[in-house]
Amino acid sequence: MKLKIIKYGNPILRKKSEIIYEISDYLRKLSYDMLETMYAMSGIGLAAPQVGILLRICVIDISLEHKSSIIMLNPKIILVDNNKIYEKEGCLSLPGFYESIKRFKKISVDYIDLDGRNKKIEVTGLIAKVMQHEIDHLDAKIFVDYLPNWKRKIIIKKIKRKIKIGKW
Ligand code: QAP
Ligand code: CO
Repeated sequence: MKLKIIKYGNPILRKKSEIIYEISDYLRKLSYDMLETMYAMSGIGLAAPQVGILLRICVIDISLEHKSSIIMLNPKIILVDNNKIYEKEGCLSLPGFYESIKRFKKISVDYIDLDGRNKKIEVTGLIAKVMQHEIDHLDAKIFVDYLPNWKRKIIIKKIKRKIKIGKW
């Protein structure tokens, strides 16, 4: 089932998501619905708060063929390499806006999969960027928060205009 994506400005995106203590059919269904929603919107990453659910789940698939999905429960960045990358990123909650953001180039992430198993993966490049972006959503952080004030203000102005004309 395709879910509705919440856009920037909705206060839900500014609430922290809660830790998952038990996996259930509800969480399995939610995870697959999030993947379906992400694919339908041509996204490469989606976090549960973006569909209005304040739980620590994110789904990622940077493959073009929709064949490399990763579902992460309670993801946590445990190690970073101090090298940074500065590249454009977008967000399904901010359609049409893309900005360069500084992120760690290489990270190690701990999470739980849908079978309840603890996983640890080391990632670099685009997938590492997407993971940092999605984990930020779980902590109520949005990529525009990293921009200089003047740049963020321009984006907010554009969004206010879009809201006014009913296009947000
Ligand atoms: C996060 O974002 C990400 O504006 C995932 O019109 C993306 O999947 C982190 C999307 C890139 C790092 C680099 C955005 C789709 C998808 C849009 C997305 C749009 C349609 C964003
Ligand atoms: Co996002």
